[in-house]
Amino acid sequence: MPVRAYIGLGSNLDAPAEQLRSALQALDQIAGTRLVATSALYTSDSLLPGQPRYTNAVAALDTDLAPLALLDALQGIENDQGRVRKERWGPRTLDLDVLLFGDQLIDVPRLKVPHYHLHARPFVLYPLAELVPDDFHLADGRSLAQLLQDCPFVGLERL
Ligand code: A4P
Ligand code: MG
Repeated sequence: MPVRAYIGLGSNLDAPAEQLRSALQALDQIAGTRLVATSALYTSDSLLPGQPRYTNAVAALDTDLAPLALLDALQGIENDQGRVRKERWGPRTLDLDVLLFGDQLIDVPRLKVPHYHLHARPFVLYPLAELVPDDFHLADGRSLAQLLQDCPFVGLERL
């Protein structure tokens, strides 16, 4: 049985909206994986001052891959789209984060799921909310409705 995974996409370099559109196509091409739904694109200022504005979106995938195999595929797509890892948190052509992987809790060095900043980031929560039912709960029991209430729709522009 495939697992439903949610992927956060972000870009703030080299035509971000185009980066996200080609990344969405690439996600659908991953072996054993199908792109099920995509949110709208949202723009917001970078969390770090002095960086270009970000464009973000969330994608829902059904995948037969194991979590680390999916992470490998995501990092391959980041590299294909010219991401250069200079510094953590630096500007990037493409960032792909595993937000959720079915109802699994994962805590190994390469992969923490649910993603550790999920709860605090409007540019993740609001696009995610477009793709899940109203009563959606994370694997750790938190309801998305509560997370949204605690994370106001501030500074986000829905394209
Ligand atoms: N890793 C662990 N868990 C995961 C996961 N759930 N998904 C490991 C993906 N990777 C995960 O990631 C570093 C390591 O985290 C990986 O090697 C993987 O094994 P990275 O993508 O190389 O580094 P990063 O993206 O620079 O770090 P991080 O913490 O993911 O940065 P963030 O949190 O993504 O912050 N402002 C706006 N408006 N929009 C943004 O998207 N993004 C950032 C970057 C800052 N400000 C932003 C945005
Ligand atoms: Mg990342």
